[in-house]
Amino acid sequence: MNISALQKARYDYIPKLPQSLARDVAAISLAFGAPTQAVADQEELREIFRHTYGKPVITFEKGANDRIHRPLKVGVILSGGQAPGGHNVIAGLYDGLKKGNAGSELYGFRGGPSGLIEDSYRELTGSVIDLYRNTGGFDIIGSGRTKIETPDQFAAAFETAKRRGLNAVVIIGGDDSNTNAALLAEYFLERGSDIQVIGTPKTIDGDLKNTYIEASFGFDTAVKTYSELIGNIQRDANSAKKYWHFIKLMGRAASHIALECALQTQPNVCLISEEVAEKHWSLSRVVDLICASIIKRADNKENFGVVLIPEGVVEFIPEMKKLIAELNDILAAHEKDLDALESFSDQLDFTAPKLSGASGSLLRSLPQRIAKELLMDRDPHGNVQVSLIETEKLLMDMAGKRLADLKEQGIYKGKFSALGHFFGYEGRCAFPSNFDSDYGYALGFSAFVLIASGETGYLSSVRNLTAPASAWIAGGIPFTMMMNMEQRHGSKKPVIRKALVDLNGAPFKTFAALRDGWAVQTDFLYPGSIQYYGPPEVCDQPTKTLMLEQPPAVS
Ligand code: FBP
Repeated sequence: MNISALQKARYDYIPKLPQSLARDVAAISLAFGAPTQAVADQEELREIFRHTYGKPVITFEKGANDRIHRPLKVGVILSGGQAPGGHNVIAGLYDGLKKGNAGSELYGFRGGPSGLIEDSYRELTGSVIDLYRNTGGFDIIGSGRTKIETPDQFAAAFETAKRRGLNAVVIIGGDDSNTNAALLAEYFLERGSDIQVIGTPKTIDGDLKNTYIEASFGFDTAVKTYSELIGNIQRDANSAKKYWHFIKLMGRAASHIALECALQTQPNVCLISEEVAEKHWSLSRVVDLICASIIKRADNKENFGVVLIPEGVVEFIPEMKKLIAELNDILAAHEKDLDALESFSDQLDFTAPKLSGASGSLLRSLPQRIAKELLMDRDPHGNVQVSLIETEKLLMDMAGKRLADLKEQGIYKGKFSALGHFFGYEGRCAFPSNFDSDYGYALGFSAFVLIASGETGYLSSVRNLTAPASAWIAGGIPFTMMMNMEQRHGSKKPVIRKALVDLNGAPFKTFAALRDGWAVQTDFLYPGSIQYYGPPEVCDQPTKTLMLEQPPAVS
């Protein structure tokens, strides 16, 4: 096989493990905390998760574990969007299984949860695993967004697990996929089965976190990749001094990616969707804010700059949010009618009268390509596919029009030439940073310890992430502890609560204290590319978000 020099070198990288996992596996025992509560809606959740509700937090410590050497058969699924470090979760799981018992087997279900439903799998042997160690991507088995949600799908998943003689299923996914994992764990127990389900926190979006889950794997590498690109663009902008770059960044509803990239690169403007929602900023107010920086910089003869836009911001602008919510209902109720209409103008004529007056006018006033994008199919979880909505172009167009008006009034004297970019897929399959290589591997290894010790209904967890890896704290967090009830597809459903940017948190406050200066001056930072080899302060630094949220203990 033809491989790059870096790929070859990364095969040999040995992920750093927390001390609690680096010892002989027979000496890794489980310490149990007190029973836990869900973040809200405790009574409803207790009813739904009769067998798995309220389990204690688990921490691994030194002590005898007499179950660890059992031979096990485990199935693993990669679910949802790709995130760097996924292959290492599988490698950590595999290595743990083999340390436990050389006869243990690992099966990878292909293409996401549908692989379990359809019994499509490959055996993951040592020679397969070795080709994917410390590499990006989910191509070892592929991923997918199918949800295990109907009774038939649950029954089919159960049949596959029994047919393959599995002791456990590991789901590597985000909040939605781990909600599914929680339901599957409960489903198996409800049917008297001892097949276990363990999740691991994956997503570049960084929105699967809480007191016990400090970060999802993949965020570190993705934000560093985007920050490198943003820094490069900033340097280009500062060299040519002729373009405003509008850069949309992935992250779905949450703005963690945009916020971290802003902290790493210091752009002129960075929108934070959560702030837009909190302050009820209209589309016009958002455009004003961008234009304010453009005008001030033009006064300093700096007709260039960078604007960062979280991809989900359209869903947070109140009038757009209302429009999208109304469209979601119409699309759900009239999916077939809409599919039968070929032209966009027919679809618009069909949809607009079903909207409220304000939403109908807004839809018709939007540039055609944006209106078209808003009418596109939702993902299997009912989410608008925000990565496909060209918000950067919408804001560029609107800013251009506003500046032209202001020029006529003599308020703006600059020259506005803008370019749009979207960074998303570029970062999801990058070679995982050392942090994500280590973290992913530790999560996989922890999943093995939880399984071998007979646990189910847990998310594998590794904490204390701003300390050196040897001091990380590994264990498991009960799924139900992270859950609440939310309105989904017209009814209340149990879900793992998504973590949006906390406007009272240190990362946002740090950004807010600095941004007025960045809006006017050219204070760009150029982080450069991820380094895999070299001094730890260059290669092993966690994100600024993590450092601000979990400041390292001063020794
Ligand atoms: P997950 O939530 O599944 O981790 O996906 C993250 C993400 O990259 C989002 O940032 C983005 O909106 C979405 O996936 C894009 O989805 P797709 O890969 O289906 O185009």
